[in-house]
Amino acid sequence: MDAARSAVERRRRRLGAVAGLAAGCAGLAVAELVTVLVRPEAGPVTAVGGAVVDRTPTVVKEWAVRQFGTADKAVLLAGIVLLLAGVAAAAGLLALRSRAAGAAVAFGFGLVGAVAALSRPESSALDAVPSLAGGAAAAGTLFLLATALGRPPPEGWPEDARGPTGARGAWALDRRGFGRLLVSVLAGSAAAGLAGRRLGAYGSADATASRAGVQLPPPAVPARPVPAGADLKVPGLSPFLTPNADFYRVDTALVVPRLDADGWTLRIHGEGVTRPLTLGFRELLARPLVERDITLACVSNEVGGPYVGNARWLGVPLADLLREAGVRPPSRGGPADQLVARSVDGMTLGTPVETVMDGRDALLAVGMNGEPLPFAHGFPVRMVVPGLYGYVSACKWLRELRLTTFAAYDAYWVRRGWAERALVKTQSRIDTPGPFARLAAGPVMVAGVAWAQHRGVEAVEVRVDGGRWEPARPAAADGVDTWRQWVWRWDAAPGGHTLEVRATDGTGAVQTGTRQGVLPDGATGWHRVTVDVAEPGSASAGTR
Ligand SMILES: Nc1nc2c(c(=O)[nH]1)N[C@H]1C(S)=C(S)[C@@H](COP(=O)(O)O)O[C@H]1N2
Ligand SMILES: [Mo]
Repeated sequence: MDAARSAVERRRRRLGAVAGLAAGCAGLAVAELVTVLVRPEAGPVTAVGGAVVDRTPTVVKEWAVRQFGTADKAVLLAGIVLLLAGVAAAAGLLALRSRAAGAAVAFGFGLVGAVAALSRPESSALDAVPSLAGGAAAAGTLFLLATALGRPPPEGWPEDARGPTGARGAWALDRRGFGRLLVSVLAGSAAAGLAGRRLGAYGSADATASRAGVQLPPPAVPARPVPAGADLKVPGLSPFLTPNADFYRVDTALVVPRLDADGWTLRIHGEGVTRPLTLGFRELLARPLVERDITLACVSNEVGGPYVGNARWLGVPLADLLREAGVRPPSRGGPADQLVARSVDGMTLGTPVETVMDGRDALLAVGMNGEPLPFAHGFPVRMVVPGLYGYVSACKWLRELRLTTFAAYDAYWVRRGWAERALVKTQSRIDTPGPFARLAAGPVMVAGVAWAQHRGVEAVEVRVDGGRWEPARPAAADGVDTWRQWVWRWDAAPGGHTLEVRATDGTGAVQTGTRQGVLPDGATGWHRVTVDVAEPGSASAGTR
């Protein structure tokens, strides 16, 4: 093949890949726009991402959470988009040989999205529409762009020959036509994509207005005031109440459900329910509300990890509601031992009925730290049960409560290898000094939090370099359902040191030092922080 011919062919290939990418953009943009008419989970990228999340083995998921933390979702979505880009470029190259084949691959990708969307919990046939529309748009766009690119130059074509369009060496390539088409495709995609984003920001303006319009009634039973001295205010220590903006978020939702409180209902039904209930948001707010400080923890929290927070929740006592529905706990002859909460996005969480009805403050929460629940934390209504990990109790975007048995039904995470029942384990964390902090020799405030929800924290101890356990000073006790701050004044000597912490719960049980991973029912072990204490007068000495 002569030089000019291969140069033209190379350019054609490049433009083919560009055509594929542009067709991919068009497909995604159209899908995004159509998704607005269906529901956010039906968007092809979200649907594929969700389907991947559902099927990812638990060990891989744990690895991803460890690796990327709460950015794991962004990493997954970026991966899907990159893969999509690769396939789109390949489809563009294929379209140079056969427009029909390239278009078929583009449409095939839409089909993959449609299948993923249909496989999601709570899906309906409608969920396939955005992906199919996107696939069709991509296929059509690629066909048109490939048409403009024409056929490959025939073998033996003279170097300076003119193609059918008259351009020298361009053969059948309609460069102007291609360029014009490309610009309009990209502009159209950007417009459609932006419009979709604006209109579709999950539930859109309605939900935002709905949340802004919620007037939380004052609690019939306010929370006990936080005792003076529960918040030690040591620099670097987690505050006693975690602000909503800093509260950890753990869920499988690739798009945060934004619900309109007016359309929200909760259905309570199932085994042993003699009076099934359906409640609206207003009916819920009309009931006497209680306010409680409760620390929520995630089972995926590694020793020393960030997935724990303490908030002031406002909500309806769940046990009262269940009693009104005729529910009796198993200890009083009730047939159901599991309460399965289901969210609008199809998540299921199973909680022991006995626990919910044993007198603790299990809530259907509507407020968090003085405002309606943030969307990311379950607006309009979520569950909170002190003493249980979130995955067996804290359903966000709640929609249904069904009474059944553990024998008859496995909830989402139980099907993926996590324990059926999971009480929060006693844990403690060193917040300050941070890992590998460089400290100045002399007095150092070592401080952190400890939690053992519904048993309470009685004592906290710290030790240095595996030495004797020294009692730390616990902050004033708030209650058994909240974490407790602690502080220990350390006279730091120069050199490298390891600090460790352990707590004793309200039953007198000392936190175990046996290291266990988060699977299947929560990590154990002592949090350890290594620091470096500089010689006095050394230039590198800092305070933290
Ligand atoms: N609908 C729904 N609710 C959910 C989850 C979820 O994935 N979907 N995750 C649960 C888990 S594992 C935890 S730890 C808590 C976290 O609540 P937060 O994000 O408000 O901190 O929510 C629980 N409720
Ligand atoms: Mo969790």
